[in-house]
Amino acid sequence: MWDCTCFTRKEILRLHGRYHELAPHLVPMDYTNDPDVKIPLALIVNMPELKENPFRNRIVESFSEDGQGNLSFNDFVDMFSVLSEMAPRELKAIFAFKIYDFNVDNYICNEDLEKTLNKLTKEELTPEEVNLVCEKAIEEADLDGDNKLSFADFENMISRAPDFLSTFHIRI
Ligand SMILES: [Ca+2]
Ligand SMILES: [Ca+2]
Repeated sequence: MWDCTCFTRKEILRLHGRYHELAPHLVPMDYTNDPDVKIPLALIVNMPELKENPFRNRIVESFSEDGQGNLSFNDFVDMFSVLSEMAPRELKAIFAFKIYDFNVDNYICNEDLEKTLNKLTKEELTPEEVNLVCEKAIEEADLDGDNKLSFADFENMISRAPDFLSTFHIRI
């Protein structure tokens, strides 16, 4: 769905090895007879690359074409493409926006940002602090003054606070 695979054939094969390892009983090495293979979310989120990521479930869900959190090998490759260090910043920004937009209305409002910040800071801030940081972040990034962040506003925000993208870089 992101159509951005920047991997070489060798890397794709290596990824397939990882995919196979996750569920050897489900994933054949040879796809000619059984192309409809999927691995459930619970196995994917336990990969070392994702295990510590506070957004792991949302990340996997957003790449799951069946919407249930199961990943086909194509979904799996797409996910690693966007998370890889080689992915263009713009692509990561689109992806991060989607992950942070918890109520899926195409805006990041105060409530979305509070949830995001709580996850990013592992709930180390008091609710008052979170509230203050969110209000300030929205105030600073909100270019059109509607008190919520469109994608353009969001890009404005991450140019000031690149930490909002840092959780979407992994090494494979
Ligand atoms: Ca939203
Ligand atoms: Ca706005």
